[in-house]
Amino acid sequence: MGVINSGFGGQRGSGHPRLPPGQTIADDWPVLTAGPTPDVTEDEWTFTIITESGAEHRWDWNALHALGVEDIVTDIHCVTHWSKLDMPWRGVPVERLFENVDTTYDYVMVESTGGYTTNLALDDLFDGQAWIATEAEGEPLSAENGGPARLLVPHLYFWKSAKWVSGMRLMPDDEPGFWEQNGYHLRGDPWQEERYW
Ligand SMILES: Nc1nc2c(c(=O)[nH]1)N[C@H]1C(S)=C(S)[C@@H](COP(=O)(O)O)O[C@H]1N2
Ligand SMILES: [Mo]
Repeated sequence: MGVINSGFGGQRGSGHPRLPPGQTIADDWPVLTAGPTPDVTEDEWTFTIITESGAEHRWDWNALHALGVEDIVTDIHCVTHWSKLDMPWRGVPVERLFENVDTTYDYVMVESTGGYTTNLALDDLFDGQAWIATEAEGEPLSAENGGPARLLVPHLYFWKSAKWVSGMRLMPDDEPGFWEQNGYHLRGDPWQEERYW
């Protein structure tokens, strides 16, 4: 019909409108962990938010679920260039854990069993942007993928989605976590290719 295909919408760039620059679609789900996989059971799992006053807000497995779980379908993007599109997840929105948390601070250090940390702005955690995830692809999260619970912040590179998440400590300023101290970007927006700094 005389359609001229000038490459618009074609393979130029990433080739998929939801694939950020420099990313490739992965069919499997690669496991990326710095160090050993900790063994955390649902029974012993807790999540603690610590504020500047020293107040500690703590949830166990049942208390987390009592906040209400949501089903999410989202894309994830690893800084090592793989992305997975349309992944089904289940988790509790992070803003629900902050409902009774009193703070004037704007950042958190996310902490995991095993010592992994990553920094995030509260602006990147609220309003349906982040979850404490307990299931992916219709199954409870495997230990390798961060089970029983991990952070899910899909609009940022996947290193921000801390596996075996155990808590958040409020911070007045943005301070680098584990990978950020080793050269990864403080924020990590895949659409801006904020990989390293
Ligand atoms: N606790 C912890 N969380 C972590 C990591 C880690 O090493 N330890 N690796 C991060 C990185 S670099 C990536 S890409 C993703 C990988 O998650 P996956 O193994 O489920 O694919 O987890 C992130 N969360
Ligand atoms: Mo990563």
